[in-house]
Amino acid sequence: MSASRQLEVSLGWSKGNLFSLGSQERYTLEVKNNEQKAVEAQDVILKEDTYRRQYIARLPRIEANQKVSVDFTTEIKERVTIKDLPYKICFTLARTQLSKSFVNNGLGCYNRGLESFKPKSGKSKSPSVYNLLLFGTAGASKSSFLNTVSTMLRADDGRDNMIDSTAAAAGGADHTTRRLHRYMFSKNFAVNFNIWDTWGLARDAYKDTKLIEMLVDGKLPSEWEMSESLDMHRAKFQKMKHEKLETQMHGIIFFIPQMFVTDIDDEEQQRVKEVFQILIKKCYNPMVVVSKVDEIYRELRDHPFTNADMATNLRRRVADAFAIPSNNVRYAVNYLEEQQRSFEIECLAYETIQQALENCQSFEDARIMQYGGMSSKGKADEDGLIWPDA
Ligand SMILES: Nc1nc2c(ncn2[C@@H]2O[C@H](COP(=O)(O)OP(=O)(O)OP(=O)(O)O)[C@@H](O)[C@H]2O)c(=O)[nH]1
Ligand SMILES: [Mg+2]
Repeated sequence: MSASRQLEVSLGWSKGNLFSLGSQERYTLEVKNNEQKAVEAQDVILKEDTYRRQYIARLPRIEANQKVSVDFTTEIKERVTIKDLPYKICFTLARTQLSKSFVNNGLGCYNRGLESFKPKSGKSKSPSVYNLLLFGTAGASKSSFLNTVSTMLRADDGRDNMIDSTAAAAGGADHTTRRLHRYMFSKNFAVNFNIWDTWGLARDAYKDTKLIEMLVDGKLPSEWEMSESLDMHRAKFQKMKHEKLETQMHGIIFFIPQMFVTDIDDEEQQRVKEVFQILIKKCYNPMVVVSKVDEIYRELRDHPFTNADMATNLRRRVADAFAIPSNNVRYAVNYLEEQQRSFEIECLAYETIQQALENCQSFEDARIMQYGGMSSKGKADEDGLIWPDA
């Protein structure tokens, strides 16, 4: 960005300087005078936007061919959400408007706020990280969402603009994900949650719904393979009977494609709703995420926060179908063929994860109230894992 040919301006923040949403940001504005004569001292104005208050800094006199730098500490407005965060920071310097977009266009340095979600500590049975389960119909974009989130979580240092494809995501009639897999986000990023990707709900999967209960109770290990035969599950389960697992799920994101509302036969809808009720009975408050919305509203791919009416409408219909509040229904737009990170796609994923983690906290709070922080299944765990009778 440049104010004029005379002044060359760059805005930087030190690498590793990540911001929490709503907290102060520190920037360094560097201004170089390319001319043979000095530039007098003047104000540089960081303009007010939906997120930050105006800030005026004094730029000192810059001698010919010299550069100076000014440190900014921005003041953030109250009660801001990720939606208030503008894509660019705007300045006025030497009567010229300047703007600076974030490095590589992704959410980049703003994901720090997700760190603050962590299980309460102090009780011996308290989990050290939250387990967040991606569940839902086959091909509903669970794995694609995981890739979008892992891209979003990557602090971007200006060099790496790649979109993650950690989880295989292809979809189609067949199951792409055939193994339960725990993605160790708590190790790879500065967050206190791991995400579990699952095989999709379909006619040939979870024929015995006990499997779903075992999945959320943390009785199935990562890499547990999908099988159509209940006997196979039972045999494997017997082998690991004495393995003690502590992978209770704390939150669930339940994926359905937008066709679920418009285009799915009653029998299948009924099955999905029944499965959803199993999760409700387990005291979860699953968030329902409607995927592939860009198939009907193309503009959502480039600007996922536009078309609020359609979003409200769709959310209401899904909320009615599942008998849940509409603020627990969201939609997803995942990276597909994009070559570059997208600020808006990542903001949408951030909001979904933030809300899912709030749900994890409520789930954990309720358990603490009920069991004083002990795992509700603590006693049963001691006795080993019990496969239901045939
Ligand atoms: N239009 C559109 N398609 C998407 C989006 N996200 C994912 N898809 C496509 O949906 C298909 C299924 O995606 P996956 O991520 O494999 O879905 P899944 O739920 O993990 O599927 P299974 O593992 O088979 O249960 C793929 O062809 C994706 O490219 C999206 O935001 N919009
Ligand atoms: Mg998958």
